[in-house]
Amino acid sequence: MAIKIMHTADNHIGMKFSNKEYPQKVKEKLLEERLNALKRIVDNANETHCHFLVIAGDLFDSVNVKSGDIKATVKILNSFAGEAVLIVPGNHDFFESSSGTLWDKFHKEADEQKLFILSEYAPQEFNIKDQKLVFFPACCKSKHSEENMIGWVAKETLEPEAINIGIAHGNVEGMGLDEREKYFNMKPQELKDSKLDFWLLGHIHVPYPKTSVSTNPGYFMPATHTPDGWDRKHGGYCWLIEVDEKKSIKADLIETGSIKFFDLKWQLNSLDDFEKLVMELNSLDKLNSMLRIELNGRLKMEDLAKARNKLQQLNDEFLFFQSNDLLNEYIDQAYINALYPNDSIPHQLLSSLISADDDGLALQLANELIEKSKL
Ligand SMILES: [Mn+2]
Repeated sequence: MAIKIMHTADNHIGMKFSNKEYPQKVKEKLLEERLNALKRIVDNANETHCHFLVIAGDLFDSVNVKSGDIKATVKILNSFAGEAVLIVPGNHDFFESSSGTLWDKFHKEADEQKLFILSEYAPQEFNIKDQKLVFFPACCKSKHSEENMIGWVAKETLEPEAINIGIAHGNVEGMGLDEREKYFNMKPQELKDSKLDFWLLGHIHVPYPKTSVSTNPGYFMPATHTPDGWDRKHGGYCWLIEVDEKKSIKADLIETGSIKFFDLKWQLNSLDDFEKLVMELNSLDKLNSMLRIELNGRLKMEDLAKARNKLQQLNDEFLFFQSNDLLNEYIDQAYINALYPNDSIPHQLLSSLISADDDGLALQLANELIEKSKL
């Protein structure tokens, strides 16, 4: 029979965004979204009758997350209706065995029949009807390590009739930046040499492969389940992997986040341009959008005022809105006439620049200097 596995990682529950400039209520919403997105994954896994939910590291943002976050996470995971939730601690939520630590607190809340913290370097067997599955976990026990934890797997004797799956957390050479090799760096060849059917990995916050597949890529990375900043343009993912008795694979990359980050840059040279921008912004799910925008260009004085008014209004409609307004006034003869007496030096200077200055930059600068000299 075909086995279904939901694969997630890098959920970073409890991430505080403390080094970010967002207002407190935005930080709280982002914090809550990480739990909500995890709930979406479990709900989806239940709806699609997944046998396993695999969490390949960094379920939590740190080993010091609040008890409330641990309880809320366990509550969500306990509601998985399949055979087992298999959790491998990552480098952010590395495993420590002493009492009072993260995984000890987690274990006390967890449904023992359902949630398994795989901290041992030993195969874990399951049987779903007549199909045997063996998982090979490679738990992290520190924040950093030059050495990965998958070495033991290659020494194991595999049962060819079983589906053999590795679970690990760390950098894969060629995928992410790990110049100092301190994130459990794994070489693709090492993963291959283990002879497992495939690996479920975590750590790199973008998906691998990049789209759904119907062939075996050898290993999967699910990305974060909801984006965590401006450098994550994706919507957050998990993998739904189906393996049949012939070990054929069908894997769907499923979007799981509801909040998105946008980093935009617009050049505005007319009110038309601005209206196009407003149309684009109105097409976004504003209450769930974190937006940063840089505006360049020149607008007529009255258009600039209209644009800035509208930007102020949009500012209140978005979850987060930060505009870097580098707009300038468009200076034409009417503008000069309105501002300076005919035949005054500013009037003469700016009027002559209109015809001589193609891009209007000298005109802009001259006007700014005149404005400043008035003070
Ligand atoms: Mn990590």
